Amino acid sequence: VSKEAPYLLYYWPGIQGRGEFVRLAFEAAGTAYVDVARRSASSGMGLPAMMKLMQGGVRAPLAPPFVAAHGELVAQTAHILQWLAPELGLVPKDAKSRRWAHQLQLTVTDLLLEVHDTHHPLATHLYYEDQKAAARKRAAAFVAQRMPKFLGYFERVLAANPAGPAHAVGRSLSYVDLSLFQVIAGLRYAFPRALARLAPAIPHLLTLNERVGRVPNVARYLKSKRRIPFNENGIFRHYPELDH
Ligand SMILES: N[C@@H](CCC(=O)N[C@@H](CS)C(=O)NCC(=O)O)C(=O)O
Repeated sequence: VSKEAPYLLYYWPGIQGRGEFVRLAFEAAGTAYVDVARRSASSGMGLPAMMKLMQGGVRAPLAPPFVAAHGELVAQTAHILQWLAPELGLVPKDAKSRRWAHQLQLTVTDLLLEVHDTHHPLATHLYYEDQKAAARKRAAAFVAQRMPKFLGYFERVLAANPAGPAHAVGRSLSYVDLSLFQVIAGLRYAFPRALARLAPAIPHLLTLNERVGRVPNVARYLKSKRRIPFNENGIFRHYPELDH
């Protein structure tokens, strides 16, 4: 695909967003990848290269993130992770564990859409400022009902892992652990009050978040410039008026 790295990641350059779940997998595995849209357009990369792939052609993706590798272009975050995790060493080998990991990642996908909808309850193409009243209602329901439901579920998943609560799937670090790390990091940024209130009910998730953050490759990444700070253009946005 590229002389520089076997994997080309395409994602919006200014946000962590859904691309972060793929970045974390590459970073944790210590694998070289090119974050194409963050490179310069003058080098043939940048946003124009990403937009071009979305505009058409054989098997074009609808939306980022997508990854080019092994002569294929693949979109959908959970699908990308399921595709690449075996070669990145981020999922157990047996088929049942892999299906379980994918099931959990699809549940993360569902959660991310609901997080997005707290600030964009009416329409994705409208500004937050144009849907603030609806966002307040949506976020109140998210914080009161949906966030405890999803996090309570993932907490039970960790508690029920036969290999112990340090991992979601099996006995070593998987892409699901990385994603749960990112979910907690993001919710802590966006909804610090709500997360603090829930904290006593999710000890395994909070421990996982700390431990994944200390995995050497992940810790190095988090300190690097490659980790884009959370901001109010991403999925996890901190609007104090939504953090009930
Ligand atoms: N289900 C997809 C969602 C992809 C998606 O919504 N991407 C966002 C950025 S995080 C986007 O650019 N959407 C453009 C659009 O929906 O028009 C996934 O999990 O990857």
